[in-house]
Amino acid sequence: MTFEERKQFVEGEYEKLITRKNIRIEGNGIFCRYKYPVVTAEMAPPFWRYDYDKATNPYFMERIGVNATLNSGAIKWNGKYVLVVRVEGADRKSFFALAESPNGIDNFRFIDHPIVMSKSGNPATNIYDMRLTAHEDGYVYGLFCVERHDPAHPEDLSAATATCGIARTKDLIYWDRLPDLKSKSQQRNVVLHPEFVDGKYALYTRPQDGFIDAGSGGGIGWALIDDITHAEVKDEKIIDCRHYHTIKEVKNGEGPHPIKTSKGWLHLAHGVRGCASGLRYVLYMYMTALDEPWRTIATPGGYLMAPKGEEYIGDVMNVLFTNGWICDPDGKVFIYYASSDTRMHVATSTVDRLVDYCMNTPVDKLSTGESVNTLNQLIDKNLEIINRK
Ligand code: M1P
Repeated sequence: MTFEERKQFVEGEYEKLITRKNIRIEGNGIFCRYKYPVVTAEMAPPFWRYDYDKATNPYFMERIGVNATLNSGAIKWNGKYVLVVRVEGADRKSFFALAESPNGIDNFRFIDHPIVMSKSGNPATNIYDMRLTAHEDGYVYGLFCVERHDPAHPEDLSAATATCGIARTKDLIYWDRLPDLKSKSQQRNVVLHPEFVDGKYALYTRPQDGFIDAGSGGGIGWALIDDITHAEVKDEKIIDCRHYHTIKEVKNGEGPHPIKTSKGWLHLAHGVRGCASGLRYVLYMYMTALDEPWRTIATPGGYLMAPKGEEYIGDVMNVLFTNGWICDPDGKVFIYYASSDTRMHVATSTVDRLVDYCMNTPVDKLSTGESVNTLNQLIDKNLEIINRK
């Protein structure tokens, strides 16, 4: 193919892909998946990946590869469904870029330039997994993981540290970087609650002993912050604990900020357990009290979503991860999740259904005997209904 033919081919394939209509798949009554991922590496604009100058790229070859589009923050903005996508280049560096859709389920298109995130003190090697919060103070905050090589282990090229980066914006384009969160432990999966609590900013935290291991960090934490421009975790309490032989035995982490409902705060999170094929990441939910967002009031047992079909396969297998959802005024909820650290998907539900799921799914009573008792209660009730004349 000539330069012109290749350019036409690449642009044609790209347009076909990003304008493809998505197809809803009826599911378990709690949520619906969709047939196609909503954002993939192939949906990065060709003008990010190719040099369009015939003199310097006569074969119209790709110059900058995109490896994956994953763990995206989400927000409804000027009537559009906007994802702040973690784009990972072929060089393994992640950055943030905005992709917008008119309907939330297909036709996501990246805006021309990725976000230029300024530095805060010590420069980062990598940044990723932004949680967006339109806070009642009037700013939109982005909290994300900042990864640096661990200076305590200069000889170990895999030793890293995780810190929470904080930036805020009024337009999603220009971001003011604030100092990183100070905390005694490493932190990833930190999320800003959308309202003040006792006049303070409130964070969902995830204390961890090392870059990978949560270690003594007991689960999802809660901390009040005096000054968001010099944020520091002084006091942290665990509000959603890890447990032996559950979906969150090894780790868990808050997803996007919780949705406020008349029945309480609706939370979406990820839980991790170990198995022979490595770590398995699933999504789960819980609810907390409206007046005390740190107090759990509903803890449905098990997972809401686990990797299914092609979701199981990717760069890091057996992973579902979420850090973005959008709740429309009519109560429709768009859950944005990544599969296997590779691509973005959407699932839809409603606030009413998700609250019903949280309130009426049996809790995990932590033993096989209790699980069988719970199952038998439902079977007996159903058989009575089925056999009723
Ligand atoms: O590879 C799976 C996920 O691992 C990390 O999540 P957590 O801190 O809970 O273990 C993150 O690196 C996340 O980006 C990644 O998707």
